[in-house]
Amino acid sequence: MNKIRMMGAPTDVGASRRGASMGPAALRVAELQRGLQQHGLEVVDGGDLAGPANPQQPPVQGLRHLDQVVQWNQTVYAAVEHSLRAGEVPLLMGGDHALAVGSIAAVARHCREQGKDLRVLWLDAHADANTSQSTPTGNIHGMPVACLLGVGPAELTGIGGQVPALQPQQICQVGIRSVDREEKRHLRELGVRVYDMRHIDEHGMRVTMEQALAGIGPDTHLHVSFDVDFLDSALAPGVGTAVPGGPTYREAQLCMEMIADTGRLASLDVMELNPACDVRNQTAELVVDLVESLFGKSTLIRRPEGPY
Ligand code: NNH
Ligand code: MN
Ligand code: MN
Ligand code: MN
Repeated sequence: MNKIRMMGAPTDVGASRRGASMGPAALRVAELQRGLQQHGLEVVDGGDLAGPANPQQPPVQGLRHLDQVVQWNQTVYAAVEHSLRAGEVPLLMGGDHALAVGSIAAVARHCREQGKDLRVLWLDAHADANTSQSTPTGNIHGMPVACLLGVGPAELTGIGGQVPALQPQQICQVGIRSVDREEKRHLRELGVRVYDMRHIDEHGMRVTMEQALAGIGPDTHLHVSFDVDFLDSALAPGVGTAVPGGPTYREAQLCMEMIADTGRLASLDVMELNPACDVRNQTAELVVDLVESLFGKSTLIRRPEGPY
């Protein structure tokens, strides 16, 4: 594994509930860097990126804080691109999920230049496929998937220099259980592969992840965009928009371990952690534990054919 570069994007301009701006600090307090280093990984903490403050304004034509979201995304885009060029694994600590536009646009561009096959795994309770028309809130953190697929304000869809930044076959969602009424139709039209909680209930996390990870090969750059509200709300209260009925601790661990087993994880977003909603930083600690698994911590030394 190449050197991992942590970078914080302390903002909540894409959300209506404040507090995700404290996510990077909470992950540091929970010792994300040391947790990963324990497993022999090289990890640097590049500190926090800077951007505009949250003006706490209402949405304008269905979009809240568009200017601020664009500025933050441009900064994230540049930082992720720089890190990838340096041969690193960028680990973006959000911040709200609107910043996945900049992060993934940079990864997509890098993959085009390097001739890599990009696959994005979107772990989330929400589909994040709203537009300014369909959104019930105006919050841009509910729109990054649509923006990456070319539907959204030009300042956001154009960030990677190619519209759309992503093709629908390149993204796959897992854990979805809250989709707004008009967002549903839109998601279907966009053509995103969605493994919702019902799919996980019916087939289990193992089969779901086998399906989600099918076709990943030696040329794949796997990007994981981990919205912490993916996790069951009883387990992970430290998010702004918690939804019950999510993956349990064991299911989430298995999900992360199966991603690690591909050996193709090359960039990561950890988004929407909201310490203002958390209880004694427990969600941050859980996230650190899961991210360790994502980068290959495992209970035992495993043989490909089975346990121990
Ligand atoms: N779908 C809702 C909206 O668009 C909620 C989005 N919130 C998220 N998304 N945390 O992951 O406002
Ligand atoms: Mn640990
Ligand atoms: Mn999200
Ligand atoms: Mn979410």
